[in-house]
Parts: sequence; C-alpha cells; structure tokens
Amino acid sequence: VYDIVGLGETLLRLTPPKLERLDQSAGFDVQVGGCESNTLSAMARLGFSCAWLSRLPESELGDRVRQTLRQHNVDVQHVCPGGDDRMGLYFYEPGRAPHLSQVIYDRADSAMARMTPADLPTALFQPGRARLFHTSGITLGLSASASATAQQALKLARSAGIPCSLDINFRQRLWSARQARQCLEPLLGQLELLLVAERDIQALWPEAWDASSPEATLRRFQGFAPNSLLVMTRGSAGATLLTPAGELYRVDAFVAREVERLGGGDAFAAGFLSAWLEGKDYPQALRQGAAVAAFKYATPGDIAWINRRQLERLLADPAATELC
Ligand code: KDG
Repeated sequence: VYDIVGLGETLLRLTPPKLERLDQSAGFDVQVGGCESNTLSAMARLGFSCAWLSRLPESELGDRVRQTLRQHNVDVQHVCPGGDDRMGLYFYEPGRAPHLSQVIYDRADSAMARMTPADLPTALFQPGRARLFHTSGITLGLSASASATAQQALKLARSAGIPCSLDINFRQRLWSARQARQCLEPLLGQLELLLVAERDIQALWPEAWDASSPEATLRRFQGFAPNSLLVMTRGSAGATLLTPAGELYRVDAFVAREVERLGGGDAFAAGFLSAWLEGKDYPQALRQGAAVAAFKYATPGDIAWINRRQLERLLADPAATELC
C-alpha cells in the first residue's frame, strides 16, 4: 500500500550560479523540480511510501530525474516511458529583489504533456493500493492530454475509494485564469483535500477574495468546494484551514532564514498531508505544514531536503530554521 500516489510533471531546473544573470552566466546549476514530486520527495524523506506517476523521456535527462527522486526514496517504477519525447526544462534566475528574479519555462510538448489516460497504471487505482492520490492544477493546465490523464486518475481513485487531494498551484504561464477556473471547478467537489494559495483565490475566484479577512475569503470560497477540507496558504502570513463543517483553524508561518522560496507551497503540502496521514489533528497538521515550508525556505532548490530528526527539532523549536 502506498501512502500517497502523485501525478505530475517534473522539470530539470537550470540556475545561473552566484546570482549571475541568465544572459551573463557561462554555466548552470542543474536541479530537479516539479510540484507533485517536490511534495512526494519531502514525504518520502519523512518515511512515507510514495509513488510518482509521470512520463519521462528515455534519455539521460529522464534518467537524471528518476535518479534524483529515487535518491529521496520516491518509487518511480510506475513512470511511463516517453521515448524520444522531450524533457521539460525551466530556467530560474534568482535575485535579491522580486523584480530581479524570474522563471522561464521551456516545457511545451514535453513527454509529460503527451501523457494520455491509457498510460496510467490502473493496477494502482484499486481499493487498498493507496491511502491518498495527489495532483495539481499544473498537471491539469499542461495540455489537453495531461489534463484528461489527471481527470481520469481522479475518477479512478474515487471509484476505488482512494481520497484525493489537489494543490491548485495556478501558473499563469500555462493557462489563463478563465481556462483554469473552467477546468478546475467541476473537479472541486471530488476532493477530500484542497490546498490553495491565497493569491490563487485572488486570481481565479476574485469574488471570493476579501483582502482584510482570510477567514471570510475561505468561507466564500467554500461555496465552490463544499465537501473538501480547505487549506489556504498565505506565505509569510501562515495558513488557514476550513472544514466542511465550518470549523476554522490557523497557524503562523515559522521564522525562516530565507534562501529560496520556490517549492514552499509543495513543502507545506508535504508537511500537512503527512500529518493528515498520521491522523494528527488540524492544528498539528497545519504546524507540520508550516515547519516543512520553513525548512524549504531555508534550503536552496525546489525540494525540502528534510528528515524526521530535523522535523522534530523544528516542531519543538520553531525558530530552528534561523540556524540553518
Ligand atoms: O512549486 C514549485 C514548482 O513550481 C517548481 O518545482 C516547478 O512544477 C513546477 C512548475 O511547473 O512550475
């Protein structure tokens, strides 16, 4: 039994060293990043059994992604072979100020964008094979066939009685707010857990967004997903949770000496979902999400390079990432 099965694209990330600019640098640091695999990697590092579903080119570039995820203990045996199809890339140019930092995608028509519902390992979507299925709005926004694949996976998971979670993760470079909303809304009713950044509610459901009250935002947003546990992340302002029964909980963000914010939401999801799988209560699950997110902020790369010992230390002393 897998604790979690995740479906999505993972990219090679190319970053110029030492805060150099993209048009300045002679070489790149190579890392691996993808919303779902970032979450699974952190969870696997914490001891959960995680299977990643995707489609990768049969080349050394695909091997590089496989090897990295394996290194974290993510099971990649169900990844579908993508032949000569291309590896998705992204360039990340870090900067000390937001306007100096940017992401450039080079991922159109990647091996994962060409994944079809027929590529899904149906044997995994059987009762008792997984405790949770997880995907994101990125996967739904990649291409028509990736979207059909994610929708089919949600359908299969539901008919097998496997709870589903979705991280909205709206990416403006992949699709418009209108397209995203049209695709996502019919799916929201099928989810046990829905993770969403406050800025994504603002972008996609502006009528639900209330600048002065995250609680009011969530209560209004609940009209779109009445059956789901809603978790809204708010960056350095923490996170708020609303249950289908209407109970609200919140957590402050942990103090983190910030090295890199990329992957923070995925790390939060890893902490929250792992606590949920452990049967912890909502305040504890929110704290665990905040702890893993803070750890990620203090670490370079897309993945929270955490382990159990570090998580326990952080939960006992929320200021511990200051020391990282
Ligand atoms: O949340 C971090 C991700 O955005 C990053 O790892 C790359 O998955 C990615 C994407 O599609 O933007």
